[in-house]
Formats: sequence, C-alpha cells, structure tokens
Amino acid sequence: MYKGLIDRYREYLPVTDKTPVISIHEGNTPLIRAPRLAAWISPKIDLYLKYEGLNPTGSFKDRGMCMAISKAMEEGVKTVMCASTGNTSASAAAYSARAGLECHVLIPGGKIALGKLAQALVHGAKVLAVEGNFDEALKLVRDITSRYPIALVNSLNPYRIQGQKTASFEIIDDLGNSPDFHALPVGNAGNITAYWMGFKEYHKKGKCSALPKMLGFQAAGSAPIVEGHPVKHPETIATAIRIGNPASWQSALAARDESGGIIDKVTDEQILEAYRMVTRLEGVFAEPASVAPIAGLKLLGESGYFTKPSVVTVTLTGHGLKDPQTAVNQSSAQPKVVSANIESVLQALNMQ
Ligand code: AN7
Repeated sequence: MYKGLIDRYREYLPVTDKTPVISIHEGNTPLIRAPRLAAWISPKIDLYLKYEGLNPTGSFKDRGMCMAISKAMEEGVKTVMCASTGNTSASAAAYSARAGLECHVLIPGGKIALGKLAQALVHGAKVLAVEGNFDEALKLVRDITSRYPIALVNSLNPYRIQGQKTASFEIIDDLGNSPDFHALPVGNAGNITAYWMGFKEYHKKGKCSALPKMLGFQAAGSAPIVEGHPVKHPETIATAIRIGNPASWQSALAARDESGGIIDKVTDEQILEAYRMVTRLEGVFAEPASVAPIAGLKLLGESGYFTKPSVVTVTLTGHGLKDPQTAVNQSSAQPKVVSANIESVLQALNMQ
C-alpha cells in the first residue's frame, strides 16, 4: 500500500525513526503523456504532465508540507504559521489538522482563489486577510516566527524543499531517465529550487544519465527574476504566483544557470490561452498559475527553441477546481435553461 512520500523516499529525506510521520498519502502523482497538447506546442517534443493537482489538498505544496509538519512535530512545536497566495495555506491547514497543531495563515486580502480560502477555513486555520500583498505578508510572518515559538512553514523552511524534491524522483522513476527539459511556474521560487535539487540528487545516485534544462515561467505582471529587480505591485490573473520578491531568488538563478535553462515571462492572455488548450485538448484541469509553463513552452516552440526530438515534462502545480471563478469566466457559454421535456432539450441542442 502506498503510504506517502516519506515512506517511499525515506533514505533521501532528513527523517529518523523518531520523526512522527504526518502524511495524507501525498505524492505518487501521475505523469500523463499529452500528445495533443505537444502537437500544439512543437512537432519536436514528447510532452508529459506531472499532475500535482492530484495531491491530497490539490497542489504540490503537500509534498513540502508533510515534511515541514512532521519535523515541526518532532521539534515539539505547537503552532505553525505561513503567508500564502492560497495553496500553502490550504496545505498547512490540512496537515496541521491531521497533526493536531494550531495553524495561523496570512493571505493577501481579496487576492486568493475561492477554493483555497475554503480549504484553509474548513480545516480550522486562523486566517487573517492582510491589507497588502504576499511579499508584505511573508515579511510579517518572518518577523513573528523569529520572536515566538512558532514554526514558519513557507518554503524558506528547508524541510519544505526536501519534500518537494521528491517530484523529480517520481518523474525519473516513471520515465526511466531524466527528461531533456523540465518546465514549471515560478512564484516564490521554492519549487524550481526543489526540483533542481531532486534531479541532481538522483543523478548523483546513478538513477539517470543526464540532467534536464530547467525552464521557469513567471507571469508578466509579476516577473521580478526576469526583470532583475523586485516588483513592488505584482499583478496577474494567476494569483498563486502574484509574488514580487521571491524568497528563493538566488537558488532559482542557480537552477537556471547550472542546467543551461531559461526563466522567462508570459502574459495573462497567453496564460488563459494555455488554460483553455490544456483543458480542451487533454481533459486535464489545472489552475492558471500551473499553465504558465504551457504558455511558455508554446512561445519557445514558436521561436524554434526545440531543435531536436526532446522529452519535455511540465509540472501542473495545482488543480483547476481551486479557482472556480476563473474557470467560469473563461467559459464562453453559460448553461442554457431549458424546460424539463424532450422538445426543449432537443431544440436547445439544435437537434430538431
Ligand atoms: C499553483 O501558496 O506561494 O515558485 O503561498 O500555488 O515554489 O512559490 C504558491 C505558489 C506555482 C509557485 N503554482 O511555486 C503559496 C504560494 C501554484 C502555486 C506556485 C505556487 P513557488
């Protein structure tokens, strides 16, 4: 029986027999081949979607959170705290509930997707909406956790990165080797740091013969790494990555440069086009931030970046159901109301 990623990858993680394992059986997400989407992007690529939306709370954050909360329990902490654009808070709230810990969450007021807010509330976290953005909320959390015996569970917590690196292991275990390219969205830049760490560790262990080039994508209105300076008022429809001053900036640059990859930006229009293509061509539903790398791959495909046949993997970081409002707004037609009889239905379907 699959029992979560600490059980599966224990030898690669900083846990001991004394670590209480707090797991909701995160990880073990499918790597889904996406031939129709690949054809839309470039004839050169063989594309696979690492569908992290199928984690217990619907995002990749569960990988890091199972480690962060297990270690917080080991250290005897009673309360954890995070700032969040939504998914971290959903995950922290769920894992804290399972562990019996108090969870405090600071979110940027009015700027997180409805599903994520619902999750943080339903699992019993204390949720405060800050009149400010994510960067300001994170600064407050850093100040408070440095003064009180409260564990910070943002990705500055090194155990978060340790848990998240296991997604790279799964990709290599599934493919039997590393991909040629790995694409993912970049917000606070913890995940690109974690993936690169995971790929390098597995390579060192001889599990793959090469390393992928890392392709990171930010939203154009929130692209500090691409622009080379913090963005004071980040904006994007992809609220998960509405971050102007990423905590793991330097390690994101290292992942890009050591791998020979790219960190670039995509507009909200390009993100929304990718959002429609993934859902319509592959039947896979991911939230707007998650499809930023699909938009980015499309741009690279058009520019002739892929010159030879390449295996490309992309992390779909969060489930589409997290953000039902964007989903409904993006659908061209609303349901048409019909009478409960066959004539009305056939007429509405133009079958009469
Ligand atoms: C769906 O929840 O930062 O570059 O507070 O939710 O590791 O920050 C979320 C980030 C990509 C970016 N995709 O990952 C939070 C938070 C989704 C996300 C990212 C996030 P990082």
